Amino acid sequence: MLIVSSDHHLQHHPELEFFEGELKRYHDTPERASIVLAALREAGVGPIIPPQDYGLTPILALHSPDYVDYLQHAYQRWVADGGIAAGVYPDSFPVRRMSRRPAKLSALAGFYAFDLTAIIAAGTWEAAYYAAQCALTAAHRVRDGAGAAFALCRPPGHHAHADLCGGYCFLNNAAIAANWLASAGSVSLKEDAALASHPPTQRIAMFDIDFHHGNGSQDLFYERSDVLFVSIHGDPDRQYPYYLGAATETGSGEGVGYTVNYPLDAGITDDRYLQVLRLAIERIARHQPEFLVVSLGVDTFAGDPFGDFQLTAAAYPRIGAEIAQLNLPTVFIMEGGYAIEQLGRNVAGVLIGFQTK
Ligand code: OKP
Ligand code: ZN
Repeated sequence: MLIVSSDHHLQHHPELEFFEGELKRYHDTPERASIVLAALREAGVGPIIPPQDYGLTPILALHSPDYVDYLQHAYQRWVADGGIAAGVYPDSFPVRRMSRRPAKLSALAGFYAFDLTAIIAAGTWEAAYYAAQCALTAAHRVRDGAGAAFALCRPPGHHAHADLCGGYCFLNNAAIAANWLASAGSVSLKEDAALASHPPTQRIAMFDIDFHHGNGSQDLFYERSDVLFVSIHGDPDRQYPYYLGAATETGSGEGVGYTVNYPLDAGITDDRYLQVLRLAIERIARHQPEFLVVSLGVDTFAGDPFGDFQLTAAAYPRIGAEIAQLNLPTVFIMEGGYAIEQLGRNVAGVLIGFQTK
C-alpha cells in the first residue's frame, strides 16, 4: 500500500500541555509518527513517497480564510507581542454570553480554539500544512487508481472545525481529502491543472475509528448529503470531546441521515467492537460511496493512556480486513494513538489486514 509521509511534522514539537491540573509532556510527540513510519518500513509496507504540494486552495475549501491566516502567522505575532517562545497558549475562550471576536493576538488564541491542547509553536503551521498535503496526495493517488493509500499525518486533524483547533488538531486532514474527492474538478491544484477537468464525484464516506469522536469532521459535513460521516467512539457522556458525538446527532438540512454516531461504553473488547464495526460498514455500503476516507486512530487499544476500550493487537488486522470488504478505493489518514510501544504494530496491523482481506 502506498504510504505518504513527510518530515515536516518534526518541526511541530510543543513541549508542554496543561493536563489534569498540571503541565505535562505534550502527548502528540514527533516520535509518534517516526514510530509508525519505522513499523511500516519494517513490515515492508510501501512504497513510501513524499507529499505533492497542492497549495492552500483545497485547505481554504473547508477552513475559513481568517482562521488559516491566524494559524499561519500566530506564532510570529505572538512572539512579537512579547509572548513566550514555547508557543501560543490560549487562556480565555468565547463561550456563552461573551463571544465577540477580539483584536489582540493572545485573545484570538482562545477565539480559534476549543481546548488547551492545540498549541501553536514555531513549526506548527509548516507541519499542519504538510500533513494536509500528505492527505491530499494520498487522495489524489487513490482517485487515480492506487486502490488504497495511507497518509501518515501529524498533527492529526479530525477534531479541527472550519475555524477551530483543538485535540492536537489544526487542519482537518481527513475532511480536506474527503472534500477534495467530493469536489475534484472544481478545486484547482497548484501542481496539476489537468485535474481541474475531472468530473466531480457524487458520494464519499468518512469512517472515523479513532477512539475519540471526530467532532470537526462531523461539523464540516453536517449539512451535506454527499459526504457520509460515520464514527465509532467512546461515549461523549464520559469521554473527550464531550460536546459532540451523541447517537442523536444525525445531520441537519440536506444532511439529515448522513451523520451516524456509534458511542460505546468503556471496556469494549475485540468481538463486540467488530460487531459494531460491521454495522457501521453496512451503513457505509448503503451510501454507495465512490471513495472511502478512514480516520485511523489506534487509541482504541487496551493500553492507550487516553482511551478506555480494551482492544488487543489482534483486533487491528481484523478491522482492516472488515474495511476491505467494502471493496472501495480507500484513503487512510493517521489520527490518534498514544500507547507508544504498540502504536506501530497496531497501525501496520490495520493496513496489512486491509491488504490481505
Ligand atoms: C486527540 B485524538 C482527557 C483530555 C483529553 C485531548 C485528547 C485529544 C485526542 N482528560 N485531551 O483524537 O487522538
Ligand atoms: Zn483520539
